[in-house]
Amino acid sequence: MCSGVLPDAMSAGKFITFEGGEGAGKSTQISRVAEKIEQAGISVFTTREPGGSPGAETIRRLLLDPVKNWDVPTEALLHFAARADHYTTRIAPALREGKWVLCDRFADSTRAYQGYGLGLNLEAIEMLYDISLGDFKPDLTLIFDLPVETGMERMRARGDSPDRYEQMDKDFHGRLRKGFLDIAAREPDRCQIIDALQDMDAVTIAIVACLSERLGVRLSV
Ligand code: Z5A
Repeated sequence: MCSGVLPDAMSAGKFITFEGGEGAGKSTQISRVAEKIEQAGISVFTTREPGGSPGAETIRRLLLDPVKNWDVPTEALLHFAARADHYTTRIAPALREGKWVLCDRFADSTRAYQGYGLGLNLEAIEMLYDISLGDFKPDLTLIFDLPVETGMERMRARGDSPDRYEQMDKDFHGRLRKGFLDIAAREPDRCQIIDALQDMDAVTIAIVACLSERLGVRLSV
């Protein structure tokens, strides 16, 4: 099934998603890479999920509430409702303007968290994807991979109060890691695994090399 949502949105810019488990370093690298892409003369729009548009940010507050316990199908519906609004009002317009959109999490997070992590049927998730986004998909997905303990340690060191997902146990985070690696193995043309255990500069260099190889852009390191 395909809803045929805004097929022309794919025509101009590039849509790059950053995915991975907790504390993988996505946000850190998005700001570094955005700066380098801008320096190359390309206009960039950085955004995140859940959220990224006023409507989706409202839904984000519901989703990350540490005391609310959504059932898993409802949670997946909320993620896709937020994503549909984010796509329509922010991502698609930016792509039409020729911008490179760097998005901190996207649909692979629903596959990993609600699917692999919380047990929702992966086919059901693909149906929601079709309804919300049709044929639209990222030009490139960077999957930040690191051992679960390291990610959890980084989050503990940051000292913020944990959201609903950060409160989950080690087994849950292990299933997430497997989920992201399965996704990368299934779609190698779209996905690149990034070794997130390296120091920050080494991770940036790996991303710059990947953007050069896969999207043909030359960035200074
Ligand atoms: N979620 C979902 O369930 N389903 C969905 O469909 C979507 C999301 C879209 C959103 O959380 C939550 O929603 C998320 C999944 C769920 N679960 N959680 N939690 P969020 O938006 O609040 O946060 P996040 O996306 O999970 O980001 P994060 O894990 O908090 O961090 P990060 O962006 O990957 O990493 P960071 O902030 O750049 O770095 C974390 C710390 O590590 C920080 O102190 C850095 O200084 C440090 N760091 C970064 N890189 C390194 C290196 N290379 N070495 C050492 N230390 C480093």
